[in-house]
Amino acid sequence: IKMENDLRRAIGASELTIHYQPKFHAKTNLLLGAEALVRWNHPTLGLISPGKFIPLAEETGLIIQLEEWVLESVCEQIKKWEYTSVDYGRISVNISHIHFYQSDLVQTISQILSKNGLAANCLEIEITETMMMHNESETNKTLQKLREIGIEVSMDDFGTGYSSLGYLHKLSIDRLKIDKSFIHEMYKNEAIVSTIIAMAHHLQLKVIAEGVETDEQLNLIMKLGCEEIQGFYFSQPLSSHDFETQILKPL
Ligand code: G
Ligand code: G
Ligand code: MN
Ligand code: NA
Repeated sequence: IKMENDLRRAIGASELTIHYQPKFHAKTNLLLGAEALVRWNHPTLGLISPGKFIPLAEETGLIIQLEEWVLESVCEQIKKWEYTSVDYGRISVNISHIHFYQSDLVQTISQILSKNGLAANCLEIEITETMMMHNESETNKTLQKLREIGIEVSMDDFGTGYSSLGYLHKLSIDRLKIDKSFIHEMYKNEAIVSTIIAMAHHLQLKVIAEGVETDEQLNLIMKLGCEEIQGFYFSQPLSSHDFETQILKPL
């Protein structure tokens, strides 16, 4: 209960911050955008990882407020970058299944975009593979609406869930995000990763590799035809200030 109250207070206070991990096009080194990752700097406990507080937020329902705060903050940040920086690409936000199913996500996002005078092509939503398995038709309705207004949808942690390949082509998504566990043991998983990439391309989906850390991983993933890359090899998640000074180019 204490942590729940702490989290309730932290949302919207300056205790939560957002870090941005850039994504690149491997062949050209062009910046594709970044993933927004929330951080909690607790006044007495220090930095708490999202791995701990996201589950708490989900259990308590605070996840909706939390992610609405993330969406608001990301859009305000993008608006600033519009004035100061050369193309920052698309910023992706992770959306919990609780949020996805228990609120009108499309309306929330549309309102935040228009409040900030932003076009939807600056945003991407990441949702996990496992959550998409439920309520296929309800899920698709929301996905389609998001994509109709111009938001891209990526399936996060791909390969770790229990996906039956049969439903993949029915889901209205833009991209598969290969889970970092496959990339970290590429030498063991080459056949699987190669198959995921080929399948994505056959289904006209884009594909991104996350968790790329080494030259070997980068070279192999590029050889297998994956062009979008995210990982410590290029950059850790950065504060908005560091993202701006290290990654973005001034206008
Ligand atoms: O880099 P990092 O340790 O921050 O991320 C840990 C996990 O927290 C990742 O799986 C990431 O998807 C998740 N995460 C970070 N921010 C959010 C968020 O705003 N919403 C949800 N649902 N998950 C998030
Ligand atoms: O689960 P999700 O894909 O949303 O979260 C991304 C998580 O992956 C974040 O915790 C981020 O810090 C982490 N991450 C990103 N790149 C790398 C990497 O190269 N190596 C490792 N170990 N983790 C990474
Ligand atoms: Mn993610
Ligand atoms: Na992932």
